[in-house]
Amino acid sequence: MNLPDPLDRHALAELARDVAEQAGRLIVQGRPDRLEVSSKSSRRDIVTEMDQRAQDALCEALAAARPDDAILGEEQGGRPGTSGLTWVLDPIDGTVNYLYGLSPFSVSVAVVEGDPTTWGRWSPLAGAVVIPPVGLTYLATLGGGAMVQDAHGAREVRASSATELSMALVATGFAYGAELRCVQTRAFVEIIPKVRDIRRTGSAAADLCWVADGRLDGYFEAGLHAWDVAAGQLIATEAGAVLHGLGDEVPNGELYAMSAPGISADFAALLRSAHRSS
Ligand code: LIP
Repeated sequence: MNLPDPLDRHALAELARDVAEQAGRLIVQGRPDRLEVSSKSSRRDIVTEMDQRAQDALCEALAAARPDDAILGEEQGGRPGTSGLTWVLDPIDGTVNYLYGLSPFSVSVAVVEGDPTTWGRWSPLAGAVVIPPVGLTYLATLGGGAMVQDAHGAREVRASSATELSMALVATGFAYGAELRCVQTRAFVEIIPKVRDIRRTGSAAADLCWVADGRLDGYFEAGLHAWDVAAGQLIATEAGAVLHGLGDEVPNGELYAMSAPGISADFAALLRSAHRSS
């Protein structure tokens, strides 16, 4: 497989941005007065008609532009490919926020090499996250840095210069399933006294972009999938943030974390301790 060169990766990031912004407009402007909702793994794990409509629009646009690439989305409608590249989509990350009219919710689009269905066997090459409620679009290419675009223009983003864990503002999230949520709560109790404060925004993609932008010093969560993080992961690591899992393990569904470089060693040690004892 011939991987896209830096110039192509830049074109892939622009394609990710363009289709994500198109889907962002659709979920805001196309939202019906009466939003149809159905449940997936549990009554709390929902999908709205707009999740599916947005993913269908993303798939149609990407299939037209990159017909040989595979597509893996959170909702129904992925497709196999022959190029060795896969587009990994979360059409609405933060679906419950979207349902309740809360912020943030995001559209996350990344193109990865490898197998995005198995943690540790994929890596992102280009990606974009659009956060419609705040009018921000983040994008990055592997080796090409990360940036944010808004109504005022575009600027490079860099992770925060935090060095003291006790003064770090970190974000987390909770799984839909009650059993994993109990494990997360026990870990939360050990973590919260040892950081400045914790935020629970409801969108992993937004959390990762805000680590990239220095609006958060760290983020951790369990129970995630590649579609929640693939684009935000590239944006945050290209902004200088450090990706880590539990101990020496690769980030995965057991624990996924991202932090400013100055706190990453202490944050990783705290997460290891809190999750080992939880
Ligand atoms: C959401 C994640 C969030 C997590 C939520 C949910 P979804 O993704 O982005 O971090 O805490 O439970 O999984 O389901 O809205 O695409």
